Amino acid sequence: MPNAEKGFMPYKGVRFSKAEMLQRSREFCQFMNKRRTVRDFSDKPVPLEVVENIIMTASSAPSGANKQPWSFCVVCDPELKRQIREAAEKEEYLNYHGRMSEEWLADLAPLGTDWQKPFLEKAPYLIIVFKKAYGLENGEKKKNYYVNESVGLAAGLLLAAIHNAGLASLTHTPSPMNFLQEILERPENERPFLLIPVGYPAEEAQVPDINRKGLKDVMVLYEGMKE
Ligand code: IYR
Repeated sequence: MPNAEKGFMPYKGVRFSKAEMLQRSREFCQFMNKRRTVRDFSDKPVPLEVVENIIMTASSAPSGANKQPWSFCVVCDPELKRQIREAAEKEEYLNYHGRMSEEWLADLAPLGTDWQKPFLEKAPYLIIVFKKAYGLENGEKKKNYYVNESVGLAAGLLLAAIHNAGLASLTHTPSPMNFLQEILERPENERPFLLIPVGYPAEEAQVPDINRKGLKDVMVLYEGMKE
């Protein structure tokens, strides 16, 4: 191949006709709009292989210099879940009883959240996403780039993959959450980023009746001159 450069290979992407593209984009939008943050989980087991596939989807996210500066801790151990719940509720109790502003509490009121976090024990899996502030190779520090952006992108794909599998998730951010680093005995370069319970929603699960912004409120088009 005359244009082949060292270390490169042909890109075999996916291609669709314009009609298929329209239909797929519309259907994917409708499908993703069915995703909701769920706080009521069933304890019905979920095969570990499903979670493995979900994590490999998340790990396909782009990242600064392809460093993939993340690890996904999957907790099914009831004793670890209990410890995580206990530590999270301790912090959240303080948050809801003085650490959060009145404005913050008022913003959360429609979501019906409080300091109690039973889902941390009920959901079959807790996925704790850690960001790697820097890499560690044989004790040597290596630079990572755009760590928050990279791990945020991976977390987005994680939520999409969870929804695609027909499961429910909750993006939970107990604050502060350094207790996760201790309980899960993570190395010094890892910082907790998100705690995501995953499982089937409870039969009687309810979600707040809230809306998403429309296109006009989120998209700004710069079309340029039309011929
Ligand atoms: N971390 C707390 C409070 C909380 C904060 C935001 I911003 C939310 O969108 C939801 C909850 C909690 O988990 O209850």
